[in-house]
Amino acid sequence: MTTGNLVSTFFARQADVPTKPAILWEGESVCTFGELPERVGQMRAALAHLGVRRGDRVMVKTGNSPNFIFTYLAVLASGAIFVPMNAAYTAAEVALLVEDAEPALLIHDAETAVPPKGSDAVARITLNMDGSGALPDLAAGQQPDFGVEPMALSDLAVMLFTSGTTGRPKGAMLTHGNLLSNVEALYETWRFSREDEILHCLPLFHAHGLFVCLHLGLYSAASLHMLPKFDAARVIAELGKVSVFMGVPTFYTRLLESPEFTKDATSSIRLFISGSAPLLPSVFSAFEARTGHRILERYGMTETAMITSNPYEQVGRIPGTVGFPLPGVTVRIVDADRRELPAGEVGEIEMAGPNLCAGYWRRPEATAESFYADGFFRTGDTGFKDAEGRVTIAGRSKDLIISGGYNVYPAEIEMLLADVPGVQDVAVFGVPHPDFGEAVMAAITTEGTAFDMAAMQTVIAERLAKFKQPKQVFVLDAFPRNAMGKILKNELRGRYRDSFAR
Ligand code: MLC
Ligand code: AMP
Repeated sequence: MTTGNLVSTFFARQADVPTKPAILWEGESVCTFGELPERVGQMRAALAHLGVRRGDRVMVKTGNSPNFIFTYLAVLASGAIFVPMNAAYTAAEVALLVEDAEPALLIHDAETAVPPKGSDAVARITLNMDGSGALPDLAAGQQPDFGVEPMALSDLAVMLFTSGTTGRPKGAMLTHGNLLSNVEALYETWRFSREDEILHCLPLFHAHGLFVCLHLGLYSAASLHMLPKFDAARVIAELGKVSVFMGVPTFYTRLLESPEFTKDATSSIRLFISGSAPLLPSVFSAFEARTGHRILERYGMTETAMITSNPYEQVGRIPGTVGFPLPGVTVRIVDADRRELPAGEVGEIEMAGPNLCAGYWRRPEATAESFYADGFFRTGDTGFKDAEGRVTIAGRSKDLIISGGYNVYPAEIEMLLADVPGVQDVAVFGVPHPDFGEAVMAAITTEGTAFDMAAMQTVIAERLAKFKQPKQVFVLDAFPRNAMGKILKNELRGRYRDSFAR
């Protein structure tokens, strides 16, 4: 029986292609669609053995592997809530999220997940970066539990942490209905079918890899060709086997740097998709010149999954724009009083739709700040619509850096650095970077001449995942400030904007 559980929908749509490979890992078939329910069922039985019940949170901190996917589907099939984390997080970052989410089980890789402080009571089991570990070992010995817990569309499926402008992470609560509506909209807009073969090398712990790439494969019953991570040479070698590729702009910049990336290498592809960060028009043009393909750019957020997309027809894809609202989604551009602005005028982007999450976990104030009673959500992005309704993102009203597709909230790093002995004041800001789009930079003023930079670098290394660490730290005599004493980050961005210029 098909229920509101996303897993039931996936399995029902795969039922008549039992012999087709569901997941290929580094080129080898791992299981067919007919075998997938058994792999998920064994994992479900293992989770039940570990005490996971409907409504529990299950946190996962590990890298891409087929077992990541089986675990994900098994958590949903159990009626539990999947809470993934960036695999690069330090123990300190993990501890903060574990404290907030209070999971029934923490699944983590053995190499890096040293036991987080203050969460010793949390049950835990290993799933390593290479897919091995105590959890898959346990699953392998289980009789599969083929049951899929019936869920309402309004029941929670996934909680994804996003840091936010206060520097304190907030868990965006996504329901089965949010995720189902979004994958349906993308399936239709991007004309997916079971004939598709998808190359997947995005991290599975974020919205892009999980809700867009993985869900489209499972919903379309299209084979997923998985890689542990993006690697330009590996991607070029695999491209000839697939019809769809998607990634963050850094993937496209890196592909273009390779002389092996030719028109021939892309001849089997019907669709290249980019998102999570702005795709520079220069990259769009260089890509078209090299391959003849116009990359389809779309716009999304953790809280909303996908919001807008450029049209499927290649000629309709306009560089520098993110296209039209997806079916069922409404986008408004508003002024500071939330009055809708006419075409061409820049304002805050708001959205509403069945894809909008149910709010932030245990954060009523933060929820009230961004989720309006009329159903609209404040994205924190600014932009405008043209006369046809096509959306262009102009900037961000939130203080956010997007580096290689990962969000870095300056407030989080500023809070950490401000506590380092000898630091007087600190500002974290982004500057253009040829590979990551933006790079994280920090500037500080110090209280005395004997400031210990090495000690500060140790704090950074111990407490922050690599992608959040400032690529450079400047020690200033004084900050540029406005009349109110506020640090002028724009001036700092201007001063250091050519730091990585090629
Ligand atoms: C790695 N490093 C980064 C970084 N990734 N630094 C800044 N920004 C990043 N994104 C660090 C490494 O630790 C290393 O440090 C150095 O930079 C160079 O590493 P690399 O080997 O070049 O990096 P690599 O491992 O290849 O990773 C780069 C990447 C990865 C682009 C493949 O960052 C990636 O997969 N990004 C995708 C992010 C994503 O999926 N975002 C979607 C979010 S969902 P050192 O010191 O060791 O040299 C979302 C919603 C939506 O936003 O709309 O989709
Ligand atoms: P996250 O919180 O990781 O989900 O990131 C969401 C943010 O990424 C959005 O609010 C945008 O600022 C940004 N983003 C996503 N897609 C695009 C895009 N195509 N162009 C510009 N910014 C984007």
